[in-house]
Amino acid sequence: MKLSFRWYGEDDLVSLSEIRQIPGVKTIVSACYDVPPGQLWKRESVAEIRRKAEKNGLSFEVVEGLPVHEAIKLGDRSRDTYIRYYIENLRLLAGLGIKAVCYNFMPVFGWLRTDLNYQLPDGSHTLAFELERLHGLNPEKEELRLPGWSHSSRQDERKELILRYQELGEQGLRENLKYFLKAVVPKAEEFGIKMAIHPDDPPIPVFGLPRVVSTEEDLDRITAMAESPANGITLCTGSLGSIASNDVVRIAGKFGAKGRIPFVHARNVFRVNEGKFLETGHQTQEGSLNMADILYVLKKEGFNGYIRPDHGRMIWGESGRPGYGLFDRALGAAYLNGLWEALGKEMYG
Ligand SMILES: [Mn+2]
Repeated sequence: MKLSFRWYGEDDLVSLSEIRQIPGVKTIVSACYDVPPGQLWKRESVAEIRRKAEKNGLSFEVVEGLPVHEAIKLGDRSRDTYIRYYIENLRLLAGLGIKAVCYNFMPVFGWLRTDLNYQLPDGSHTLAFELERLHGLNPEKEELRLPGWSHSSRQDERKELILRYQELGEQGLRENLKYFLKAVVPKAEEFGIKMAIHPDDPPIPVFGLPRVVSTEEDLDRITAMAESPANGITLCTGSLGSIASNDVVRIAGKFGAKGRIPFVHARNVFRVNEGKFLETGHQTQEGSLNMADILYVLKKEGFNGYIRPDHGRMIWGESGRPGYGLFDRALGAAYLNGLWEALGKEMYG
């Protein structure tokens, strides 16, 4: 297990010098966040992230994320061009020491919450989702400011995009994912990069948009679309675990055994009911997921990939990028270290 920590670059309120002081963190997870989806990344920009990391005693081995252009997801005629750019970016990243690339295949937006500042009983603040609160909202309206939403698209463009995805449907989106993987995975394998698809977040259909990375069955289909160790998943425990029908321990064991988990996002989530969940501290007792069991099966299946604490709460008066403060994620890292160390000494039973 290689413990990593996400860094958003110079705009991040958390500095690399702070990250290096978190016990056990050896590498950062980052990306060229200023490049629009589908464009070629600049060698110098990637090399600069790596240089800054190394100056702080850290390496840079995981990219999160390398976005997939909507043309690929929609299966437009221009998709082959964007796939070519995607492969060029992978080649560039491999040359600069990147070993794993996290990406997603969610239409229109990257993730969705209805509350970014939900107060937990202990006074900390967290991200929350309540499906009911989306009812009656119109995603085409500009006034709907959802986190994770691409604000760059104009209202009419967004409306068209949503309609096109609704017409495409699940089967169409799945076919387009397969087309993408068939082209990209052999190249990733050749370059020595593990692709790691991130589950839908949340794994619940919203606004009639198709979802194809939500369940264990979805992951079965995806990993079979290209039979290669380079066609892997990001085991995001919180995303998968926000619906009770996903057994995250089982999923970790199954895909861990197949060597298809190059990257883990570890966090806990408390399921209030089927349509509502709260993000919590990482510990098992805080939420609905048994984090010790998840790490236990990963260890058992020989997991040697990257893991990072995922979102944290805002605690001790910290404010900043929702889910990405320093304090609670550092506590998460310390907790993961503790679980892993105990497993190494076979104290977990
Ligand atoms: Mn995640």
